[in-house]
Amino acid sequence: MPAVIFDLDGVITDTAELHYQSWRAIANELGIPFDHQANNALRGLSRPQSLEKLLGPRSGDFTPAQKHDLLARKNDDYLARVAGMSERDLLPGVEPLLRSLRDARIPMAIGSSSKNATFVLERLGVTSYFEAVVDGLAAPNSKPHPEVFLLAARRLGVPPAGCVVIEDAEAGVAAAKAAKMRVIGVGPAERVGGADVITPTIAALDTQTVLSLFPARSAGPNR
Ligand code: B16
Ligand code: MG
Repeated sequence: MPAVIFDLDGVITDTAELHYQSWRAIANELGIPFDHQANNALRGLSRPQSLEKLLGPRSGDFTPAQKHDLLARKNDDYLARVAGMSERDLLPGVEPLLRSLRDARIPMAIGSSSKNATFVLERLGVTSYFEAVVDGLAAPNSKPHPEVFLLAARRLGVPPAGCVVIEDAEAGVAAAKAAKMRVIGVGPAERVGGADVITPTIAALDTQTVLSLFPARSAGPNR
């Protein structure tokens, strides 16, 4: 039985914008220029990796304790924003896709770099669709490392070749490819050009396209 592994931030919901607001507050405080383009480069990366990218050449000016403080404040700000989320923050088309895959009895998992994935899913009210939630706590080697997706496949009991990943990040597409899975990239080709199929939005993606990426079942002797 094949399976679908969803990325969370940027696929199920637009937390990328909330991450942006929280990082921008830190960047403003430090006098570092930060715009949406810079934020897009952080998609799929862990919180510490994101901070390093944001600090760039100034990384060496900060002690580990100062970085720890910046990360904690960024996350406090982000969590306050997530607390205000609800089902209304599901991206258009997500719930119909989840429902239709569930009706087709396709097992589904979340594969996210975020350590806040469980909280975000609860706010969105979609936890029950997923048989496994693999987040940044369960898989410390964050994307582009394939660990998060390989662990999700193992928890679903499906081999990697039977999994289709839906991702919005360059690092996430690379992680899925490294896991030897098929990938649907959500967003512009400059960001997700490495995917097998690209869709501008989840709303524009139909269930048939997802199913078409599953490996064809070979006709065995008894069929
Ligand atoms: P947190 P995903 C990723 O989630 C986000 O894309 C990325 O921007 C964020 O830095 C990362 O999670 C860590 O999130 O600070 O909540 O632990 O896209 O892999 O679902
Ligand atoms: Mg993402």
